[in-house]
Amino acid sequence: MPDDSPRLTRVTTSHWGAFEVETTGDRITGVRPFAHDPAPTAIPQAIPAAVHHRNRVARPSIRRGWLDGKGGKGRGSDDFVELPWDEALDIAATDIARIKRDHGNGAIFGGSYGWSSAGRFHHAQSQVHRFLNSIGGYVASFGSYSTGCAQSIMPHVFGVNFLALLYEHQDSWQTIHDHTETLVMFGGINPKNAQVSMGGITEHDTGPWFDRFAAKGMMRLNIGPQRTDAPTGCDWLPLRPASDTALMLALAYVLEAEGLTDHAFLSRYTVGFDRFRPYLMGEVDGQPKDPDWAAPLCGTDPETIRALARRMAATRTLITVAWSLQRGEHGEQPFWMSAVLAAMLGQIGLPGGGVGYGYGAIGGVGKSVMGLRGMTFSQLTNPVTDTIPVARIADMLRRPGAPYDFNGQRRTYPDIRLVYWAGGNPYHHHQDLNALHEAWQTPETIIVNEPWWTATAKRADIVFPATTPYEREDIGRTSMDDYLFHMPALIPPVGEARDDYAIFAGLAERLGAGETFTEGKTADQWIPELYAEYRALADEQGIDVPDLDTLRDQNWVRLPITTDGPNRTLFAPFREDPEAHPLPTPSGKIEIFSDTIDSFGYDDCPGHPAWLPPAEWMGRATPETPLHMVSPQPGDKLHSQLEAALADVPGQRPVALAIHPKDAAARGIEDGTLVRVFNTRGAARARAHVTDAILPGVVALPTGAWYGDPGGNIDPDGNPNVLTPDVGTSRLGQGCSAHTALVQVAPLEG
Ligand SMILES: Nc1nc2c(c(=O)[nH]1)N[C@H]1C(S)=C(S)[C@@H](COP(=O)(O)OP(=O)(O)OC[C@H]3O[C@@H](n4cnc5c(=O)[nH]c(N)nc54)[C@H](O)[C@@H]3O)O[C@H]1N2
Ligand SMILES: Nc1nc2c(c(=O)[nH]1)N[C@H]1C(S)=C(S)[C@@H](COP(=O)(O)OP(=O)(O)OC[C@H]3O[C@@H](n4cnc5c(=O)[nH]c(N)nc54)[C@H](O)[C@@H]3O)O[C@H]1N2
Ligand SMILES: [Mo]
Repeated sequence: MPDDSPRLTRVTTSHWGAFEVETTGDRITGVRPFAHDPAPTAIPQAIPAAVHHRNRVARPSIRRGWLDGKGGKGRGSDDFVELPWDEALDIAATDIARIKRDHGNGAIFGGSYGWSSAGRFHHAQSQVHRFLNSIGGYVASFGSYSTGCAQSIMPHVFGVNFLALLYEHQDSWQTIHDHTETLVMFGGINPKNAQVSMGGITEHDTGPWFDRFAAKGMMRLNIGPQRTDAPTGCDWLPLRPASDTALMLALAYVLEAEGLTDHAFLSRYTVGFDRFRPYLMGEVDGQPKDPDWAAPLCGTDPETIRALARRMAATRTLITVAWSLQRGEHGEQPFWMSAVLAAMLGQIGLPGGGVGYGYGAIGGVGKSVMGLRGMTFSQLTNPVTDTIPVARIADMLRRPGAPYDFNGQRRTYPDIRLVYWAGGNPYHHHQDLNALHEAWQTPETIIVNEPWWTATAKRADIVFPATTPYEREDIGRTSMDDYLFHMPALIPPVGEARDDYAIFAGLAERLGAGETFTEGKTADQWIPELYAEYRALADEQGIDVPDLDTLRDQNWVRLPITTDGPNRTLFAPFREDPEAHPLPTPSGKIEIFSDTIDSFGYDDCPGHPAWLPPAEWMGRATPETPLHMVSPQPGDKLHSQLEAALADVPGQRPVALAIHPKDAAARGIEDGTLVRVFNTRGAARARAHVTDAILPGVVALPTGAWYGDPGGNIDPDGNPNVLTPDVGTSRLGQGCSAHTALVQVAPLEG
């Protein structure tokens, strides 16, 4: 029967950018690219199926064992009882009140890490934090899985906040285009990852910029385990994962040994080279960090290293470092060492020279737009001051009261009784998931707001069904992009889903904090008010933003805030005049040796960058686990989002594992063979993708699959985090070590 419901096409935005959505009555029936995006992504294709998927949480649900007073046991295996909203909110509020009364707000963990969805008001993180603050606070988390380690180490080196450095100061694509002759990319620059940005990237331009770099004849060298980490046409220096610091040291050695170091730069703009040099030249440990030393560690040859060092010194060179390098044990070292190497080249502060971090990691890096914040919803203030480094969650749950080190501080893990998660999927993002599953049994109560029955929702006690951005009105805007969107409510809420705001308003009211949380307003009242504030702020900066009714009418506008031009160069003012524009480090200069870090006395992060091999890498391969597994971000999606629909696509699950033809042949594996990837921590199914674009001895299993049933002994869809170790990068950074894992691969029997 033909559907005669009205068809409408409107634009919305997401972390992967803008797209057109077609609705027919109450259903999303199609998606199409946004006309102004030069390189649209295919990620939205999964949205119609995902939004109406049978895996949506339909109604508030409470785990039967928890209702029966059996506590944490049974998380992940119990079934759920569906309840009416009022009843479920009453039960949740009563329990939150009990835990507050008996243990205080310091027993509530609301770190609740995760990307959730774009949209300024219905930002799940802001909502859950505001709610928990309105009822007296919570234990928060520091940093991100993305760059937690860099956020700790880099302020010691350059003084500035790492995220501000990335988004506001680094050389723009235009500057690189105009000046860089040699682009040395550790971990590549991958347009696959640049599909995504926090809050959205509208014009996907990373690929097009590389076309322009190629046309200019810029040397573009990808250094790492996978050729596909950089656009086609780039040169590739295959490198063993985790050996970057050894390569950087050897490059530095050649500069120093051949008189190519810029000592005038070092003395004017840096401190501590004199304390680093003896280590580099081998005066401390008898081992010069020369190319002959590094070559076997890196899996390359010494002559290549020498030639590269000479070229880097002879041309305008920009060293770029992917974030993946610091998501590994001792991830502090390649980040710090890249800064030291760039300093020795003396090009920091020159356009298109020096160092930069995370180009291509997300779409906004390299885009030059005027600093204009997005619309913000206050999270209020948190009376609880205790925080944990974000990736230490399982340790925290496992070891309440235990001491740990973090960036010079001795701290104690809190005793957490209640976990509230909104907008993230720890059973996707955390390492060593089988161990997390053990730790996850300890809190008394776990509450999750989620649109889908993710692995995390299935392991909660109380699950509140949340709307997706297509079911509510919002504003889309991020400070790294030059578009502004009205995100219309395209369809009514699916099932009985409610906005996070409405869920938290219902709880806050029951807990006597309704007025604090809502200030007497509904979401429909907040959005115009916050938008008006944002518009006034823009106006102060001389930027004309339409009023809300006009924006609703137009759906989107392009803001006149791009500042592309040969203008943005990292640390240009500091180079110009280091006395007038000192860096906010203790010395006012770039710290090659840091007295602060040295004073911490950490052997896993000493006073200057050093070669500290991780516990698991190719240099420590064993007969049982001979392969290094990297687990990059998935190209067809954002993390574990839309997985409900993607897992249904025939032939797409389990996830594809990139493996070199030599390693495949040695194991009787062919392209498409179902394999078991395993180590002592766990096992995952995968589908072999045999390719010579990966270094022999390395396999790549992207993230994104939901975690399966821990009762079975193999993760069915291929979640790499059943294999990764849950260790901090070091006592300094305590970031996650996702890319540090040795595994074995075998054809799957049966
Ligand atoms: N092995 C390995 N592991 C990794 C990484 C790696 O490189 N290797 N990378 C790490 C990194 S950098 C990151 S950032 C993390 C990402 O990990 P996460 O950010 O946890 O992953 P997402 O899948 O984006 O989780 C977002 C969740 O929010 C839900 N959601 C969406 N919109 C809403 C909403 O409006 N309200 C509510 N309540 N929920 C919503 C989605 O359905 C989804 O379940 O993974 C980390 N894990
Ligand atoms: N399509 C898509 N894009 C995304 C995301 C997504 O989920 N989907 N997630 C976004 C998020 S939250 C983040 S944080 C960024 C992450 O951005 P990145 O951290 O830059 O990305 P990854 O995909 O983890 O890793 C990039 C490559 O680094 C290489 N690599 C791993 N270890 C090493 C090493 O030790 N040395 C060298 N030289 N190379 C190594 C791997 O081959 C891998 O493919 O991506 C963002 N972009
Ligand atoms: Mo991330």
